[in-house]
Amino acid sequence: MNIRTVPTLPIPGQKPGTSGLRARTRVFMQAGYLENFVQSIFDAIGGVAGRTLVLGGDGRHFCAQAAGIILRMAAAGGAARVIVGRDGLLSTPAASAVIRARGADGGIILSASHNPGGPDGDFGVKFNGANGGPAPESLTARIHAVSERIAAYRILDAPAPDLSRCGEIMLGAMTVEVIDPVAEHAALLERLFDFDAIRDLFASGFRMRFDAMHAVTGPYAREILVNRLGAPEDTVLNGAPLPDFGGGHPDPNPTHAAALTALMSGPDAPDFAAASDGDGDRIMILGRGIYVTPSDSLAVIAANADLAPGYADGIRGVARSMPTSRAADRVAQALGVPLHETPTGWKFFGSLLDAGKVTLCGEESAGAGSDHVREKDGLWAALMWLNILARRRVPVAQLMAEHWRRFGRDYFTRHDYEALDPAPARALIEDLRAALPDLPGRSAGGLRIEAADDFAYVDPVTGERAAAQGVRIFFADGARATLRLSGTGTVGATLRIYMERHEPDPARHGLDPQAALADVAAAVEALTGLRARTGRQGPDVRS
Ligand code: VG1
Ligand code: CO
Repeated sequence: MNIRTVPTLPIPGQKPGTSGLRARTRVFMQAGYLENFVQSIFDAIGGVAGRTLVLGGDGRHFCAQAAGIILRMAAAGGAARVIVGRDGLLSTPAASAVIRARGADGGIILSASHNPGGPDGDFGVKFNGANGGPAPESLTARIHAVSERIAAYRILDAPAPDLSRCGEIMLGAMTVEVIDPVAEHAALLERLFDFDAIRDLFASGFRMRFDAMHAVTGPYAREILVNRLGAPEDTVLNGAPLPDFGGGHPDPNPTHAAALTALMSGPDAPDFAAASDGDGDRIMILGRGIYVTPSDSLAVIAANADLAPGYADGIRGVARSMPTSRAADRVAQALGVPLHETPTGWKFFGSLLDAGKVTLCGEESAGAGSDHVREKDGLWAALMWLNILARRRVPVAQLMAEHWRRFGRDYFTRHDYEALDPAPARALIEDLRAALPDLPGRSAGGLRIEAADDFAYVDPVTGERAAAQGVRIFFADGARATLRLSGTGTVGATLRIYMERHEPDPARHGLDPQAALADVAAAVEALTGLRARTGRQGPDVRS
């Protein structure tokens, strides 16, 4: 078969952000855009000749076409084998599991994760390495550098293979192996958790809702919760993956999963609910009448992980992204294990997991996971919660109250200002950075500032450095505010403001987090002039 070498010109802006390259779907569909980036990945990793790759995506618009193009490019590059999920589907954690289980050299995941999909939404491409984890910064920088001087890409002149049936297909000299997207991941999760105990829990009448938000997790949730754990059919909501996610925004937070959140605070609330994002690596956890912040979820998982068979010998350590609340730190301390604080994005956890320094990782954006894969894993977290509830047999609200009584409550909220004009948003952060040396000792909104810095990280395993990862302001009473710009958006700039305060007094554990942190928000306003500078009266999303 014919391999075509197609001349091309560099396309500006092919710089991976927090999690892969994201752009409007229509941009990705422009001639050469995807091809340039994929060729840049192949070149940056030293070519794909003789290699085995994994390929899959969250099923959003353009995924199927993109999979065909990537397969033809891999064949042109001389890849030996590409393992691809049926219909091109693989959740992000499942892709990680398959890369590891099959000893593949890496994988490409087609997703813009929590960003909306469809022709008017977003598309994205991530590259994961042989450990199953997101490319570290050193590699994404190399991919970007190649994209800036690319002159040609190579593609096989052949029709894209049919991915609708499992089995092996030859594409030129390359084998395309179409696999069940769920099987490997489900088998891995079944080894980690007490499925008998969870089956008993469902058999006892325990009710759950899992909102797949018409994204990739529907088939996973159905197979695991309904088929293997005996949950009733109506457990899985919005379970059919749709190319535009049914017009929804597959970001599981109280704003975008409003219907589920409302259900859980109403009279017909089931015992437990979870909602996942586009590519299945995030999960929102809800109990009857209670939203569990992702930061608290990580802490609860750390405190109770030994109830799950896969973690019965205890955990080696915990890592959390810097803006995630310090609730997990208190658990790590009580367990006598190390706590690592990393920049935002799962790529910073990989080296710690590979080196065996940590077992559990989590982020305030609803990602949690463990060393079973090298991605955050929504179904893993839901099953961990189910395993804990199956063993503890108490309502989620009671579990949280008991946790807070023991460790104190870390009130937490994140305020997002989306699609801001980029220049003033950057200026707001820059001005705050410039003011950092003068902040300690000053008061803002009635709170005294004790310390302030711009978070920098040195990876303890690889020695790689990451600077300017978020401005942190520490207040005298232990409260903290963090400000950073998002690295996953495609329109304008998104400003994220993370606020938290530890409350040891159980008599004060029932407050509304927005009220408990109102003075921290006022201090941020006083320090930044946020409203005037953004022209906004309040955040688009509170989570
Ligand atoms: C966001 C979250 C971060 C997460 C990243 C990818 O990044 O804050 O915690 O790892 O999305 O998640 P940012 O730069 O926009 O704040 V996913 O599930 O969208 O791949
Ligand atoms: Co995601």
